[in-house]
Amino acid sequence: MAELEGLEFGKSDFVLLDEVTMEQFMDNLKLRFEKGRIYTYIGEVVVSVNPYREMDIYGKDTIDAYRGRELYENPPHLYAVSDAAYKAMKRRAKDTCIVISGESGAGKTEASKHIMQYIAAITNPSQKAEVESVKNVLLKSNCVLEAFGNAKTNRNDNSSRFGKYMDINFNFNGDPTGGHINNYLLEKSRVVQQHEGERNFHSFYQLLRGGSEEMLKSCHLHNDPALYLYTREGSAATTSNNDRMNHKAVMSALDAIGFLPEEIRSINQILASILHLGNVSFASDGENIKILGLDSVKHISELTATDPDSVSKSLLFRTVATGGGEVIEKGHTEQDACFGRNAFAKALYERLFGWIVSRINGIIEVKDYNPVLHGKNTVIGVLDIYGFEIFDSNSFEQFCINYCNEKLQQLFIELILQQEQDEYQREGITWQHIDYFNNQIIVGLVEQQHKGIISILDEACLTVGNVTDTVCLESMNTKLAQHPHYTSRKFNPSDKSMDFQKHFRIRHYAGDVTYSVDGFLEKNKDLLFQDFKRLMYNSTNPVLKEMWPDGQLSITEVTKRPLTAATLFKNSIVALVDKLACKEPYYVRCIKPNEMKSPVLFDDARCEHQVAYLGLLENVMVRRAGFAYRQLYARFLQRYKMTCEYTWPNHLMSSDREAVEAIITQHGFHDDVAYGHTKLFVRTPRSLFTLEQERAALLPILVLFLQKVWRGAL
Ligand code: AOV
Ligand code: MG
Repeated sequence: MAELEGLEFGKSDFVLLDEVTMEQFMDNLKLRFEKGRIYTYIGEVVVSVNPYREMDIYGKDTIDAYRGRELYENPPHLYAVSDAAYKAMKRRAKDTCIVISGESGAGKTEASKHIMQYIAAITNPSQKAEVESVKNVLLKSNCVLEAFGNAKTNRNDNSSRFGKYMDINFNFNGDPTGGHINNYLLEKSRVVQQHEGERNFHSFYQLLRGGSEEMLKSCHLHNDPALYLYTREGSAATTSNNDRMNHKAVMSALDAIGFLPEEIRSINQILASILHLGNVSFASDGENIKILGLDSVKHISELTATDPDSVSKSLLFRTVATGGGEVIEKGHTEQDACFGRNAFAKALYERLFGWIVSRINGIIEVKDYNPVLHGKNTVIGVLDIYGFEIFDSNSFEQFCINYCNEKLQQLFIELILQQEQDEYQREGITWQHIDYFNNQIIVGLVEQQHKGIISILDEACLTVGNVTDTVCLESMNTKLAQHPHYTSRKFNPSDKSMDFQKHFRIRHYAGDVTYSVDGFLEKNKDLLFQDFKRLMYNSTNPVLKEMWPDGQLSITEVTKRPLTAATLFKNSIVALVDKLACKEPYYVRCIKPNEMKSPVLFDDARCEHQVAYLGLLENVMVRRAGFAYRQLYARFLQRYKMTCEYTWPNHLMSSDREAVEAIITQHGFHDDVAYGHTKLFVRTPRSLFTLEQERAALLPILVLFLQKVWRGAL
């Protein structure tokens, strides 16, 4: 437990509170925030409060102070958990992961960058070129992915609109040899529409405001975002992002990562095509529709290296297969055409993003790794995902994002609160059970087969005929009427804030969110006419062609029932949770101190709400009553038997457990441990640290001893 700061800074580990009450917890959190101590531990969990100001705590000196040290040797810091995760990976060949959670704007992305920087700084002391290059790509990829995957929202000027899980691979030396990025559901609806005061993805503004005159000219663009429908809403939004400077940084990062000049050119051309696409509109003469903005169409065809007539055609018509197997062209209505155009713009962006991620992965993936030669390939995973969101109007995207946060909270509960208590019970350790809210019931509400919201949505999407959002809502209302975390105004007529034809509410672990079903089915179906896919596949630009392999399918070959967006997302999050669950987890729990982005304001009610729903108080209770370290008797004995005269070199006791008791007694740690059926439980890491130090001091003597034995001198 960290105790190295003066008392004026409060308790550096919540476990040290005199009493575990919400009042004491909040007093301590507030005091530390006001004193500029933004990190506090709960054992190995770091609680972090967003300081909303530059802090002088990430420099080289700080990194040096934390390198290789134990958690309790320094004041709480992200670097200490990063080091703990790194040490576990290196010393014990354990795969570890650092899970960063908290609501939108709480500081997750900034934390993930600090963690990456720390890991980069402490590895590869011999400066091997190939390792440096991997580190460089890993660090530079942040800047690129933020440009394409982040945007200003009303909660956060640099909000992650995708989930990111990055695995860093290490060799037996503990140096990074590669990595892999998994990205989760990009909020692509933002490409065509943004809420008032919000922006499209940063990449568009960076291109327009930062692109050279020559480049903009070649893309037929002007530098004013207000000229393009897709960037108009955000053109006046004030943000702390400097688009011009960031454009330079992103271009040079792409270059440093290894993107070829023609690839970088293609990226800019695709962004430009999307902007031009937004300016295409349609007019109807009652029977047929025509395109308004033929210049835009010309630019799109030039920038995507496709035939202009084919571009126009795919905007106006769609190819359909009739029941008899005949293939015909069907003219769009104006509404269909607008829908098709927007779906195309969203898909272009989504595929561009996916392609950038896979291109980075191709560069950093571990190649030629031979476990026999190089030892076990271990991994540290860093998870930075979009935080829990409540806006004035919440749609399908918030539904997915909030479901994802429920899943991560469930994992935290399982790993930190449940498993811990289960183990004490299994091992027969005396234990006062600590109650906590288990959000499994909400996870079930969303994902349960046949009965959950996703299943009901999918069923509506697959039903032939005109099933509308409202009809789907009716079905949810009927099927979920009894669920304690689901509310419909129909069943709660006094609630005037909800229109019962449009809204439903979920009581999430982090608060009530009212969702508008408008657009749910369309977003879940995520339909894109095959004509656009074929158009892109036929591009003479190899980069574009590569992004659209499914464009080679003819209309009769296309699967009629692809998985829906919600189901694909659910599957990816379930896979993510499985991936995390098999690693040793380290947690960073981020708290947003206020809604004003103020460095001095600590909004008591908002903070207390977060502490409550994150389950931090329960975390302290479990931790306080619990044990920091546990080990099977045989393994404990193996490691520390040299520190005790009764166990070295072999013990004569009747069991390993008795031998371990001898070690503990000799060191006077009796009050700090409990003896389980198969394992020893140690309450504070300090005892273990003492044993480790003693062992380290004895090792050279042991080596001498063994050498003598081998030489036959003994
Ligand atoms: P998030 O990742 O948790 O939100 P960010 O990491 O983007 O939140 O943090 C939001 C903003 O808070 C940043 O842009 C910084 O201005 C500030 N900030 C956060 N952490 C620090 C820090 N350690 N030092 C200084 N400023 C900080 V979201 O992605 O919206 O869920 O979806
Ligand atoms: Mg973020």
